Amino acid sequence: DEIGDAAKKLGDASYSFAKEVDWNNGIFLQAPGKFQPLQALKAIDKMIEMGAAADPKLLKEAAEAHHKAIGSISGPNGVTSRADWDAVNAALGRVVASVPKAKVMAVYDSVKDITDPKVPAYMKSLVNGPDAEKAYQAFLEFKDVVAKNQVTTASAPAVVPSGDKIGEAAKALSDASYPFIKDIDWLSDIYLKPLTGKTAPETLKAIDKMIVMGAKMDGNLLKAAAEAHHKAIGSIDANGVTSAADYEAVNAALGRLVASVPKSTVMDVYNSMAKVVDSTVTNNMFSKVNPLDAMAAAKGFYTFKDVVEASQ
Ligand code: DGD
Ligand code: CLA
Ligand code: CLA
Ligand code: PID
Ligand code: PID
Ligand code: PID
Ligand code: PID
Ligand code: PID
Repeated sequence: DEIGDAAKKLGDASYSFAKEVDWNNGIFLQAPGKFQPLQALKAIDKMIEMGAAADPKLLKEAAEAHHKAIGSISGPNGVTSRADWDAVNAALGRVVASVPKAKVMAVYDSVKDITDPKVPAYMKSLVNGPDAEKAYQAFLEFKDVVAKNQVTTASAPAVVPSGDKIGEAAKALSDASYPFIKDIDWLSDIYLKPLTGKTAPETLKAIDKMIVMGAKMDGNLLKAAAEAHHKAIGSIDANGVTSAADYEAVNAALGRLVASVPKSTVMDVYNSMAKVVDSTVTNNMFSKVNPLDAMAAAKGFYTFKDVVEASQ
């Protein structure tokens, strides 16, 4: 397709730049400016809306392209192969083309709002400047091809299941865990802290398992889960806590999503995360909430998971 051909040209002009970026740099975990969680949540909400509007099949293919790209990483900077670099760009270009332009620009504008204007120049200072300019020039040509192939209306909203066992179980889970949810400091910057003693390649392995799970999920249920998160963000209070009803809808949506993939795919995520998150993290989280609320929530979760497993 045209976007695939354009991605090859983009690769010709941007792979030198890609090789110069230190993808293992811990700086990419930091907020791109002042830490403003509620503003950042707005930007993430725009990404969720864009994801929910995208063609689920193209999202799946983009996730698969990333998984493949992780498999061809080489060298100290963590760069993927030339072919996989092109394939990722092509896949993301197609995702962008599957949503109306305004949804893409809403992401750009909201991310701009939380990005210190000095950040792009600083990023450029870490690589060979002319290679960055060449890459950007090619991106501008690429985006014209994407725009030419872009839809003008979003894909249809998801079909949300109702009256199912997981939906019922989500009510019990949510009643049992909402007090715990209210204890959590959702606006803390602790969630952006590096995992001590873990390197980027080690962490990326666990993320790869999530990408694999995402690629296997039912596209309609993934879209429904994204829509439920968007709605939940719309009902948060000053502490970032969503309403009880929206929290329940998120749990139901995620339970159905988990049930749409094999158990071993879910356990691969759990086991790989357990390797990079040590008990000091979980103990620290536990120390910040009411222990009785956390126990009740955990009990609710372990009951819920049996219902999910039964429909898996
Ligand atoms: C950049 C953008 C990259 C900066 C990286 C910041 C993004 C951080 C994202 C953090 C998200 C947090 C949530 C993630 C999840 C966390 C979970 C815990 O370097 C601009 C200005 C605005 C920059 C900020 C906006 C960036 C938007 C990026 C898209 C968002 C993606 C979302 C990522 C999230 C994760 C995804 C899963 O646009 O951008 C560089 C540009 O900066 C440079 O400015 C441009 C001007 O916009 C343009 O008008 C023009 O002036 C250009 O061009 C210069 O500079 C000139 C000529 O006109 C060209 O023809 C050409 O010759 C060129 O020069 C060659 O040099
Ligand atoms: Mg990504 C984008 C890393 C998985 C879907 N992703 C980005 C970039 C960053 C990144 C490079 C955001 C920061 C930025 O804009 O820098 N993703 C990244 C990693 C992983 C991952 C490390 C781990 C596996 N992503 C992943 C998965 C999905 C996505 C699984 C779902 C399928 N990701 C996704 C989308 C987008 C990203 C939809 C974006 O739009 C965003 C992005 O790249 O925006 C431009 C700048 C970007 C780069 C350095 C890489 C692109 C290089 C271009 C082609 C040329 C360079 C131009 C110039 C020098 C700088 C960019 C300017 C900008 C205004 C366009
Ligand atoms: Mg998430 C999970 C935040 C958008 C899809 N998501 C998580 C949690 C964290 C979170 C609370 C990971 C950390 C963890 O396990 O803590 N998501 C979060 C935010 C946003 C967001 C802030 C922003 C809008 N998510 C989002 C979107 C999608 C997803 C758009 C795609 C539709 N998310 C998604 C999935 C999963 C998450 C599929 C998970 O599996 C993971 C998760 O919750 O795993 C358990 C612990 C979890 C909580 C504090 C909240 C859940 C409470 C449960 C139901 C009861 C508590 C049990 C116990 C006390 C603690 C957990 C024990 C553990 C062994 C299970
Ligand atoms: C400027 C000035 C003009 C010239 C110009 C110019 C530049 C404009 C630009 C630009 C626009 C622009 C847009 C970009 C948009 C990036 C969007 C990224 C979206 C990320 C998402 C992440 C996610 C997911 C995902 C799917 C999940 C939801 C999420 C489901 C169903 C200034 C040059 C024209 C870069 C969507 C993918 C996993 C949230 O206009 O003179 O330079 O860049 O998890 O969905 O699960
Ligand atoms: C524009 C203007 C509007 C019209 C428009 C428009 C276009 C927007 C577009 C577009 C946005 C867009 C985004 C793209 C982003 C591509 C990002 C590619 C990233 C590739 C990576 C590869 C890799 C790896 C990997 C992980 C490793 C690092 C690597 C570690 C730690 C402008 C059309 C709406 C194409 C990250 C995955 C293996 C490098 O808005 O008017 O057209 O395209 O090895 O991580 O090692
Ligand atoms: C400038 C002027 C214009 C011309 C121009 C210009 C240059 C702009 C530039 C540039 C922008 C730019 C951006 C870059 C962005 C790279 C983003 C990489 C993200 C990598 C990640 C990696 C990771 C992980 C991971 C998970 C870990 C955390 C991490 C945990 C818990 C100035 C040329 C346009 C290079 C996210 C995945 C392993 C961080 O604009 O005139 O030159 O470069 O380790 O999670 O540990
Ligand atoms: C233990 C001991 C036994 C008893 C037991 C026990 C516990 C097991 C447990 C547990 C397993 C478990 C699993 C959990 C799994 C969570 C999975 C989360 C996945 C997240 C994803 C994120 C993403 C996306 C997304 C889609 C994108 C890709 C991504 C596309 C196409 C120990 C109790 C049985 C909690 C997939 C969603 C946006 C990456 O076994 O005696 O306690 O918890 O962006 O894909 O866009
Ligand atoms: C298990 C054992 C195997 C069988 C199995 C199994 C099950 C795994 C499961 C499962 C995993 C799973 C995960 C679920 C996670 C639910 C997470 C809910 C999160 C809700 C949030 C709500 C919110 C917001 C929001 C953003 C705000 C904060 C909030 C800020 C900054 C165990 C079946 C495979 C259900 C985060 C979105 C508005 C709170 O593996 O043998 O069954 O379910 O307001 O952010 O303010």
